Amino acid sequence: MWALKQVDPEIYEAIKGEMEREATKLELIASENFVSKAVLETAGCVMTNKYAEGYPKKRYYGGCEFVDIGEELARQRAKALFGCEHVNVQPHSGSQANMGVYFAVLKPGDTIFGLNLSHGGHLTHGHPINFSGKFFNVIQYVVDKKTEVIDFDELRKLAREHKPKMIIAGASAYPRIMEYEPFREICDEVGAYLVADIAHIAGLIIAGLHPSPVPVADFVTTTTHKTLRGPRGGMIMCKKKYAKELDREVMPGIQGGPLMHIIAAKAVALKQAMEPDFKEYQKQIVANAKAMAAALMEGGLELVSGGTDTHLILVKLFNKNLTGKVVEETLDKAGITVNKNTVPFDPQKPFITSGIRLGTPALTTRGMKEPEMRQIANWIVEIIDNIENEAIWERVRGEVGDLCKRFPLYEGLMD
Ligand code: DSN
Repeated sequence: MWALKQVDPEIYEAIKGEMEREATKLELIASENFVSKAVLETAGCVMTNKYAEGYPKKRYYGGCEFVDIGEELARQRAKALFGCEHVNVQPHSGSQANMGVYFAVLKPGDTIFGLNLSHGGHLTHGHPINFSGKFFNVIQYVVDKKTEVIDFDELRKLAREHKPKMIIAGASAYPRIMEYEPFREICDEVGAYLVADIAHIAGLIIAGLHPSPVPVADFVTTTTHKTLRGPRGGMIMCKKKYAKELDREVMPGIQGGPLMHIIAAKAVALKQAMEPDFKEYQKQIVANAKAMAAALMEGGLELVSGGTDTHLILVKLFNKNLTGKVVEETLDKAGITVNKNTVPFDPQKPFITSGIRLGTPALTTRGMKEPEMRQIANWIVEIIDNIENEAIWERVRGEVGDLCKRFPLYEGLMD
């Protein structure tokens, strides 16, 4: 990074700081991961220079022969991995992937269903402050109060009553398997499109550890940077019959020039997801989450739905009389990075919350396994039980540093 250091030392230092933070703290944010060096190199390559509005071999610009290779490979690899009929790899983010789908088949004012944000849903599934809540008439479905898993009886009742045009099956804070068959049945009964947002679980689906919605959903949206471990971006899969209207909606409908360096990096990540060790990696992510969940519960913490089937754990803090905000801030002082998160039936606002969300993809990338997960869970319990005890945060911070040194990350990258 010699050029950057000369041109802009402030940004150079900020990047160095971020790299040190990633390497010396425990990254437990469920939606984050560490990309491979190959993905990182590709995301910083000269393809960032190229305009390529349109699609491979049908561009509005000359000179696209090399970026076409990147986009074509990304498309072929996504199709092979997910078994989908058509894919668009251009969305800049998961939010734009969802926007592309909604605008392709809905009209403003149409009724859509999404999982309530504090029950695990996502802003783009119909939250009033998001484009999805502003353009469409949204009904939010919920989880059952007792089991904290999706209440399909309630969903069916709501669907019969409101006749939605679309039901979104997806979540950003849902620790259990998402069953797609009941969604499909309900959609068929009321004539709704089924959209599955698999942003969090894409990697698990590729590895066969979570059911795939591809056979039953009309559209499947995802990000590429969570369990999939690619660059920050989005992707949409659909049945062939929607291909034309979907592609037209992504470009020129909602986006202009695609980010060709990121699309090439998506292709690299998808190639890595085809390797046999990707499946082992995904299995370890889930094993790690289960080990951490068990140790947290042994330590007296309550988990939404009583555990996890995936990479993600949601801790409820009601029995500790603490907010997610306080716990997030305190764990950070000990070198443990998590995010505060609302939990089902949460009386607190999203900036305070009554929960924290944890996930294992990033630490699994570093090579950590069940013993490390149990150790980290014990630290989390100890800190929560002694929230004002500075000596404990400081001791744990030292121990976290030692653990991180045993699992190095991006060594030599800034040399
Ligand atoms: N912000 C992402 C997450 O943390 O789950 C979803 O977009």
